[in-house]
Amino acid sequence: MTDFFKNIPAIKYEGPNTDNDYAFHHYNPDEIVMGKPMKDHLRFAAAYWHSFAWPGGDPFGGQTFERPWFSDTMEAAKLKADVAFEMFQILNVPYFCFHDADVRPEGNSFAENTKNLEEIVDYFAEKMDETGVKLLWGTANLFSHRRFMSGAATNPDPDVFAFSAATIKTCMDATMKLGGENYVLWGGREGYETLLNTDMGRERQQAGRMLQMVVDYKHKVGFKGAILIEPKPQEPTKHQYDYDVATVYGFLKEFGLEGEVKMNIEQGHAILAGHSFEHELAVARELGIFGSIDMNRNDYQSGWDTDQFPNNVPETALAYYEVLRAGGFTTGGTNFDSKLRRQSLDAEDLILAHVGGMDTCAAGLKAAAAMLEDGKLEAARNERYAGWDTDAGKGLLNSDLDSITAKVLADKTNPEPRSGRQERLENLVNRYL
Ligand code: XUL
Ligand code: CO
Repeated sequence: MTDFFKNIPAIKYEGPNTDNDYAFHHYNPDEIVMGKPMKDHLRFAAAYWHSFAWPGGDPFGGQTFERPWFSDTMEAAKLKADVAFEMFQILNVPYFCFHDADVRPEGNSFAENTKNLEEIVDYFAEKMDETGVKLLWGTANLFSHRRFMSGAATNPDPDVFAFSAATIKTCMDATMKLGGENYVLWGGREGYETLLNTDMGRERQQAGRMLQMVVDYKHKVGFKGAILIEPKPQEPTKHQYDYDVATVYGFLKEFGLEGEVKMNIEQGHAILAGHSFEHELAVARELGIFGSIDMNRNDYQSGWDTDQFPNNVPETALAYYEVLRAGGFTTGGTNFDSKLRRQSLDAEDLILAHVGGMDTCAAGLKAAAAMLEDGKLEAARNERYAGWDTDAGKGLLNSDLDSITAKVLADKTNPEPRSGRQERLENLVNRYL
């Protein structure tokens, strides 16, 4: 045991009336919701990078956090892993997620990076064995190091494409070795700042080809998990190629990958794209590409990806409503891609942030399940579209403009507008919260 979380107890469910900050008020892992335990619906994962690698910087100042593992040595990387697995156990999260650069020291070459990653992967394997914590997904950090400043797959320099491809391979190998259930690609710096120096056509082809190579490699090595893309608009480059779910779907179609790749959808990225989280989830569900979620909350005024821990139950309720309507998670889960505020210096802040996030998700899930089980919302929606279930409605979509016009004339069709009943439905939703 390290002494980082000293005096912080393991968090247990005590129910909504407890006064204990170190207890779950809503997350009761074994409670049955719609036929299965809450823990199997939510499939919580903690993100290694924000919780253990992020130093607390913002555009006006650097590090605020002081952590005993903040140095680029293997010894420090192992201490970081010790503390991380202690946190996973305190919180009783079943999963974690990692980026290569956040778990291993940076080497002086690709070979050294790989050796360092392999060493830490072996260390993770032991810790996972000891604790039973599993890997939800792994990914490659192809954006922090300066070599990636002009992108990874979309870089004008083919050597950077090659370095990136090789790094992705090692991260897929690491994910597979650790039994990871998904492999994630966040677009990172795949985008452009100015058209003046950018060949957009080439860059899109490069990105498409890289993704095809990832899918080919998955099949070659027999990785059973899902490949997930995480859309994000306008950050860090001004124009990102993976703006939102609909944009990525068009990209997947162009490269013949729509049956191979699913979405990892982040709340904060949805907000930056001018959407709501539930909109993005619903689009993915309708297109058959829903995979997993990165759970956080974005500040609505900042214009930046603020990655705050979720604490808004009405929002998480609408999000899990869409997750449940999609049939729930299969390989995916709820990864807290959330970071502390930079003034939240203490070890207890890290624990309490997750406790609040997990409770917020659990309360949202319960409200979503109640909405779905009651069926009033779905009944209202079905009623609104009921005309399309009649023979005349069904026939319309198989008809043509001439026949439809003849029928409109013959029937003297003159539609009477009907209320969309938005406020009534909003009132209904509030009754479940
Ligand atoms: C970037 C972001 C990443 C991804 C994983 O904004 O959200 O943390 O979730 O690479
Ligand atoms: Co983000």
